[in-house]
Amino acid sequence: MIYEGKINGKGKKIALIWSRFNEFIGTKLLEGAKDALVRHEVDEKNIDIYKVPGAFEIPYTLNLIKEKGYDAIICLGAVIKGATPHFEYVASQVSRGVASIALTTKTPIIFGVLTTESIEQAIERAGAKSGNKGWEAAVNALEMIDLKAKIK
Ligand code: INI
Repeated sequence: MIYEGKINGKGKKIALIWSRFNEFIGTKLLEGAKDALVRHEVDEKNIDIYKVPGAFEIPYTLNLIKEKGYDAIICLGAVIKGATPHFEYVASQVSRGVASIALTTKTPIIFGVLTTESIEQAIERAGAKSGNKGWEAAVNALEMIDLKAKIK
């Protein structure tokens, strides 16, 4: 027996937690995620967006909404290496925080937060030559919703 999720958003309710820091990149991720959801038949009315100041605030918000009845929650943001060590703290906090909260709920949680060495790398992953991580995150969310339904 092989368990594998199909990608169909009909009737699904999705939350996006979106970090405003590095907004230029983040906006591309948000657009990509919304586009992927709508193209896979999620009704726009069933997409809730929670805007937070930076990626550090994503785990806190995720913890607040994880049992609100969403079919999946997608975390979107961009942590880009700068001249200070702040990057390391934010990147490790957001990835560790999201990973640990994801294991405390049966709601599928998707990590669509870029952690890159440079702005160029971030641009590549936000709609340029390496695709759009927001789009990918949305498709992954729909796949995980269906996989979860099959495991029940
Ligand atoms: N937040 C980000 O989302 N990306 C970053 O690259 C970033 N850097 O490098 O500083 C960042 N910092 C802000 C942080 O997420 C919090 O919002 C802030 O520290 C207030 O808690």
